[in-house]
Amino acid sequence: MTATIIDGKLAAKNLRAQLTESVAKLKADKGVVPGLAVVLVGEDPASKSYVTAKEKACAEIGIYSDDNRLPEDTSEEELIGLIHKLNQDSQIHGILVQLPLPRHIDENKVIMAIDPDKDVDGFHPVNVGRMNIGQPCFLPCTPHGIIHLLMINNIETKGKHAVVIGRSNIVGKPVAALLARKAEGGNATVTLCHTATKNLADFTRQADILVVASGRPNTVTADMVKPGAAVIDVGVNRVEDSSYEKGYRLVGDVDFEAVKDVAGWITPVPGGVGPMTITMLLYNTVQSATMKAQC
Ligand code: L34
Repeated sequence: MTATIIDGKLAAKNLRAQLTESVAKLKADKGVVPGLAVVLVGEDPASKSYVTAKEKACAEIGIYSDDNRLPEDTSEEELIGLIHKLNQDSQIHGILVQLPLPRHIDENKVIMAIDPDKDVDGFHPVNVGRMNIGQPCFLPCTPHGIIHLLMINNIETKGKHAVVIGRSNIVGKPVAALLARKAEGGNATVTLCHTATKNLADFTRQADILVVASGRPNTVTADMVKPGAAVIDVGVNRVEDSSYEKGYRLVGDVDFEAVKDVAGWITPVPGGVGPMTITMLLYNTVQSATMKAQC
């Protein structure tokens, strides 16, 4: 069996086309241009490339992006000061603080400073709480992108066993919550595995849907996958490779070449979940501006 390769780039392109129309309509009907403040502290090369991609994606669909690149030695107070200013700015409907932050800054304090109504990452405890009790909120971008990919590929989640590897606040915990919730793209029976899980393969082999967000290449090998399963690879790992122009190649957390012969569906890296993460940020920003325009 050879898996259907889930094309995240194409899914992202289609959703962005819809968002472009929503943005144009918002401008024509209400005179509102959605605005996203992008905040990056420091020089992490991967973060820089994600943030640049996010700003480019905003420009492509007509969202105004306000670029805030701060030096590595920015203090927590300065960063929180900037967030307070952005909270007050009526042109800004979404605030994205790219993670991870430098070690001297307390990530939790920074997230807590963001106005929950502008928290387009869905990381503020108010939004995390709303999501977990089924209230309307901004859904976190990577988990939301994963559910969208499952839905547009008609991959049934209801009554299925979904196994998630990784318990991060950004991916593992929220994607487990979305897969379990009583809603379309949910209703799965969910097992959350992590670094303390014993006999990981015993769980993964039961998975109809396997979401891998361990942050480690080859976490999932072919022998760990049930034939026909949907395998969603969230990893983005840079592996040194001098045969590539950039000096590295990207691999996910799954042994793609071997697993694609066992799985029913699989997301590639690059071109799978990554482009959807960016698209859902745009989606949330448009949603935020739309809600503001209705007030
Ligand atoms: N606040 N911090 C905040 N929000 C987020 O949603 C993120 N995340 C994660 C890291 N920190 C964050 C992202 O934006 C991961 N992430 C992210 C975004 C985009 C891509 C990967 C991770 C992406 O576009 N990946 C491309 C390849 C990019 C490349 O060539 O380096 C892909 O096709 O997978």
